[in-house]
Amino acid sequence: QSLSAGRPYNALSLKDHGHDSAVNPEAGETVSPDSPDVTGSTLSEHNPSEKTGAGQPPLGRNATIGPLDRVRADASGQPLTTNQGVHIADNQNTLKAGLRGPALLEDFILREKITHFDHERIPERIVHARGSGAHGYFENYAPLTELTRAAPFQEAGKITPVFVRFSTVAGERGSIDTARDVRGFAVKFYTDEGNWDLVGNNIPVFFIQDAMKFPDLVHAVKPEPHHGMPQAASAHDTFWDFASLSPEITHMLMWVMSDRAIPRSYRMMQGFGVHTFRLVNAEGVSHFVKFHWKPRLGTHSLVWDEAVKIAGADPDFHRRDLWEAIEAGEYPEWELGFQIFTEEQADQFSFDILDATKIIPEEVVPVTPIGRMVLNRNPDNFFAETEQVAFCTAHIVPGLDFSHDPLLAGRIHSYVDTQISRLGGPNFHELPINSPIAPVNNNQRDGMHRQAIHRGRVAYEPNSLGGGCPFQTGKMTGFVSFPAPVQEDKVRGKPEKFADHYTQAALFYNSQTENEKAHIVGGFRFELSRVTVPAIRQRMVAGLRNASEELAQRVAEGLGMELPEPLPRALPNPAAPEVEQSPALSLTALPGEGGIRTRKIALLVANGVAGAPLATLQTALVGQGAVPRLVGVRLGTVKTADGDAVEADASMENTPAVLFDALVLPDGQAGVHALLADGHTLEFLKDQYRHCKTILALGASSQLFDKLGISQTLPDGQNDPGLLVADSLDDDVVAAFVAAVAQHRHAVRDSDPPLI
Ligand code: HDD
Repeated sequence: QSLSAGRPYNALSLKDHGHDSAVNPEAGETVSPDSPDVTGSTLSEHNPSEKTGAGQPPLGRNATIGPLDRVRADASGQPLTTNQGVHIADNQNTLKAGLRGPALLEDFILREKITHFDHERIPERIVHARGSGAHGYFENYAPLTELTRAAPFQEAGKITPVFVRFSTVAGERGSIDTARDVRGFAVKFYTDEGNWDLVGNNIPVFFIQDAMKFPDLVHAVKPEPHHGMPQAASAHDTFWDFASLSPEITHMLMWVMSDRAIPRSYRMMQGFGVHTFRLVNAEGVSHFVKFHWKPRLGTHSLVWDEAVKIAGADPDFHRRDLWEAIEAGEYPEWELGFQIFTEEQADQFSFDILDATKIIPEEVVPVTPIGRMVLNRNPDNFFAETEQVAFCTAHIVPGLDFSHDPLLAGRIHSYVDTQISRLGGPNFHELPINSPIAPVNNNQRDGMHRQAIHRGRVAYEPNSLGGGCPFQTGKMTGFVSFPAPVQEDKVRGKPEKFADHYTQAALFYNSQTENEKAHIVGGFRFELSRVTVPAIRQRMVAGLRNASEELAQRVAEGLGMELPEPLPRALPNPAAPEVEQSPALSLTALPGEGGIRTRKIALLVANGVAGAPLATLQTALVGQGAVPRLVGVRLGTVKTADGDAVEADASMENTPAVLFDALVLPDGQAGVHALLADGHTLEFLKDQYRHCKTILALGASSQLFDKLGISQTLPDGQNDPGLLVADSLDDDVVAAFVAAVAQHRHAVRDSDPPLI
């Protein structure tokens, strides 16, 4: 066996149905056998250029592909033209009066090109500016007709195409992926009965309770207006000033200071609709619902030191991860779950279900699995799809409805409104990525960038000249608001339960493992240590005392300050909570399916390493769906101890340790010496060790451990399960390594401050 250079995803694990292998329906090709085709229908049965709106997207494939073909442009084999379709003879030189003479105004080719370029940018999203998207589908498990008439949930196996955009909140469009931040998790369902946008986050609660405070929150967290710093970070005075004066933020702070705010991958985080919504069935009967997305791969996070270093090593870390997984056919998948409850149950809860700073513990209302979402196609064009996609909480379909959550109410307004300036007018729904599969017919007309060419003389209703069309449908198919009774005085205020800001913050903290608690302490310590005004720090720690004395004490110690008096509570005697602990709130509650698919593993190489064990391991890892890469001192050829020549896939300089999930140190005395001569090696090993990743040392390479002073026995006497040493490679060693990598990281090694 000889070593082979890897690919981003190794050929052995590449199912050939990624983006590049998209079938060409016009050539009569059929769907790849690996695609999730539940009916056996083929693309050739469907006219890809027809925007059918027939309400029956072909099952088992992304039905947005066909409609979007209408606008896909491909210049392969085509001549260069102006926007008017005129062929361009010379794309190198401006038209001039003589070779050394002045440029001529009549050069419409130059002017068109430069003018278009000058206007290429659109405003970025005011929040969630940086994001990554993908196409896919939602598959429903069983008919839910008793609960809702919403189209995606009417039949078992029903497929609804989706487009999903994940994002960070505070950073600008070109900022880093691994900032400590909430992640947006926005899903556009192209249902048969219109588009439904579930615009959620990876955290089930929010910073504030009322939309009135949203501009204040965002102004506080964004770069400070006088000098435009810091970028993509909440660790600065204005955010913590606002936070320390807004006790309702306490629960959310627990989540954003936890590892939830630095996910390992978009593919490994949960999603939540956050607010309470309504499901409404055909008889008009309603239940409350909270939406949950649970990732098949489990919930896994980075650690802070790693997130900071990844920001430099690969600012596109999450974007690249999502893209590469989909290209390789490792389609990310989430299960949609509903927490379903009645108005009567809601009245009994110790918290208010209209308060977006509260969860309903899963131990109180379990999450019922409803269906699964698979993302199986990368966009063709980042701007046209990921940038121009417009999500909106107002986009709901018959069978769903809002609750009276005052945060949601403001959102219903904000999202449509913001697109009008971001996307240049009220016709953004006609942009291909936003346009529904369901037919659109109404009397709205004109406006900037109108695409549709409406026929006929009638643009009003009622009419007789147009035969009364388009006609309103009434209750049978039309959207009907749930007739929730309302009879109260107009008032600006909040219900009493909203004022309990601490019970659920305590619930979250108390439900974490010791390791997770330590990371929350570390999160607060780091962020507050960046605050320059001591009074803000004092006020913040004073507020934390109301959630957890232990947490406040540890944060105060970390900041080298005395414990301040607790802040006065708005509600001194809150109702007793239903549960004191909720295991579902720990990241460890969702370990995922196990295994090491898509995990990136560095095999260090240098001249003189023992090649055969690395080759065996490489094959075994690829067989498990992992992505082993040979990382050298330099790129180029490495000669093994046996004289074989292998190519390094990456160097320790261009792909540092933080970009890998695990590390293999090679055998071979000469190779180990060569590695030791490069300072990158110890840094590589130190980061892998510090970030609690699995490290396998083969033969002579255990010297590297000695050099760094690391040992299989931890200071408290425990054995480190993530540090494997083997004289030679055999099946048992491979199995032990794979099992250890599948653990993601080894918390027993974690220590604050770090051991090394
Ligand atoms: Fe928001 C974008 C999620 C509260 C106003 N929000 C935006 C996106 C997500 C969320 C995922 C990005 C969508 C995309 O990828 O294009 N927002 C949330 C959640 C919230 C929330 C889960 C609380 C539960 N948002 C919220 C409030 C307001 C807004 C209270 C205003 C009153 N959000 C916006 C916005 C954005 C947005 C200004 C910016 C760009 C956009 O809408 O399209 O309208």
